[in-house]
Amino acid sequence: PSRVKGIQVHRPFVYGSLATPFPTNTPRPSSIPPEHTHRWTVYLSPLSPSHPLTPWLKKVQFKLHETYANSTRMIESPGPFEITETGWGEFEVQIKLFFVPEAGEKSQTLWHALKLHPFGVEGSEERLKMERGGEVRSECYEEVVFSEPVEGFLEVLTSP
Ligand code: SLL
Repeated sequence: PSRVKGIQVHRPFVYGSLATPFPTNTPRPSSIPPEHTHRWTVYLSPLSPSHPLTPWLKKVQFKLHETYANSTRMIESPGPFEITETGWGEFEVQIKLFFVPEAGEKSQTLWHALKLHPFGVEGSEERLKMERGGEVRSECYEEVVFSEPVEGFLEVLTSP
């Protein structure tokens, strides 16, 4: 299949995590180990409804810390591309993006540092908000660049 010269197609998305501490004074499900302090979700999601992922993203693999059972988790399109778990520690999550077959592109890997605890400059508004609310979100904006896509894939990418 021939590549379309001189064309680059950018597709935005966001990825990150949201963690919430378990309340200390209320009982919780007995299925959750006592040493677990937080529930968290790690995700890869569209920037907005006008930037769907499904035209180019086939599946996403999340690789968690080895302390988790079945630490390699695959989520197929259309998602939602997210994993929710409970735990006690922060670690780096490997997020591997697999593209639709029409793309003819290799997978791409990115890393996200799961945050459970408030971070940032002490006294800053961002940090105070986390300290008050308990919820800790860490999110990044990213774009994949399809450089000189093959003809069939360019059609898929640019069809409404
Ligand atoms: C740390 N380097 O020591 C990190 C590792 C691992 C966190 C954190 C799993 C708990 C479970 C969990 O929270 N792992 O499956 O019981 O901080």
